[in-house]
Amino acid sequence: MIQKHKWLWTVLFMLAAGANAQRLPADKKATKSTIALYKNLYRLPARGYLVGHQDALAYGVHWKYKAGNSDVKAVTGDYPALYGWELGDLEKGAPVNLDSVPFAAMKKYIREGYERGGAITISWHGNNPLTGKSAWDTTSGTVAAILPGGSKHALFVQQLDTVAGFLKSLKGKKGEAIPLIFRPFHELTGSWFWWGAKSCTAAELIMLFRFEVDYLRNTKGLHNLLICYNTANDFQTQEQFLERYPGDDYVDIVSFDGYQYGAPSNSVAFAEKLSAQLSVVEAVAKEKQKIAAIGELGYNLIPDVQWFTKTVSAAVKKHHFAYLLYWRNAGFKPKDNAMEYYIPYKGHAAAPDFIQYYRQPETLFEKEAAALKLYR
Ligand code: BMA
Repeated sequence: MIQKHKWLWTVLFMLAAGANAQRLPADKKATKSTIALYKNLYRLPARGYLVGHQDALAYGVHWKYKAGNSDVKAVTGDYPALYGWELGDLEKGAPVNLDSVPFAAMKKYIREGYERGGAITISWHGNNPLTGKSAWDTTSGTVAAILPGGSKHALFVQQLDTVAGFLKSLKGKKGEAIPLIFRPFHELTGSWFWWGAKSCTAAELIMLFRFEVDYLRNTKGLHNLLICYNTANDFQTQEQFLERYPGDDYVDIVSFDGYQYGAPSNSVAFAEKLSAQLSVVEAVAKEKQKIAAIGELGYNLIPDVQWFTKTVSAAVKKHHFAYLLYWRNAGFKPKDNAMEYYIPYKGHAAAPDFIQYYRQPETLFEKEAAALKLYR
């Protein structure tokens, strides 16, 4: 078992409780624990950042659906502090999501991570409501078609009802709504989803974003959501980052996704870009009194064995953001005849480096997140 001696930091962090007390989520009716999560994430950068993993409890590179398992835990002895889950295909009424995770199991995993003190974030690669094809079907006109007055608006509302029903069913032991970081229309500056920048205008996307948040909040009465605005890593300036921003009343967290590709020799340039983009998002967060974060991060197969300490840590070290989420350890994907993973499994060449990364004072995994009592 790896020990981390960070208790002093935890005490200092808890003493700081109450600071920034005036900062509240955009939803004026947010539940007490959602407000607490917001405030805790807001002041978290003074202490460090939550390390998250997508689908962490459902499967890893060499296993599937084994109670208590997680690739992060197998390597570090600790769970991630943040769990990412994905709703794609829920809107069709499917029992499993687009990556085959059963929604019934997902519900249990979400509750499990929350009860241990971890944070939960949700994405939705919803299928194209206009064509019925996947989220990656970029047919233009889709967003216009699902806005009020559009030919597929009723269908989209039906889909939102299904999503809202699932989100509403996520409850803790005492029946309380589990606070969720919801990331609508993620990577919205990119060009690969039907809500992407080449498939709709900024005005259309902003209208859709507002419609969805208003609908979930006001019509469906969901007050356990922190809304995460999330771009791709294709911006250099605040203006570019904010081009499709729906407004301060609709957003709690500002974030972007960044992946490294190609050879390890790209690591230096990747770190520079990550750091520069964090500076932009941090400045936006500061100005708007929002929370900065990295919505998704990763280097598939981790071919650079010191990627976590030498690239990620070097890039994020001086920055102030609340969390980052490594993408899923899918393992072998028969459909693509390829491997996909972003966290080293036990025995992987990058595992020792990930342990070093785990030991850094600013990386917060679940034990430390639990000690910070994010929901109080
Ligand atoms: C992608 C890949 C896909 C997956 C999708 C949604 O980046 O991991 O295999 O289907 O995310 O989770």
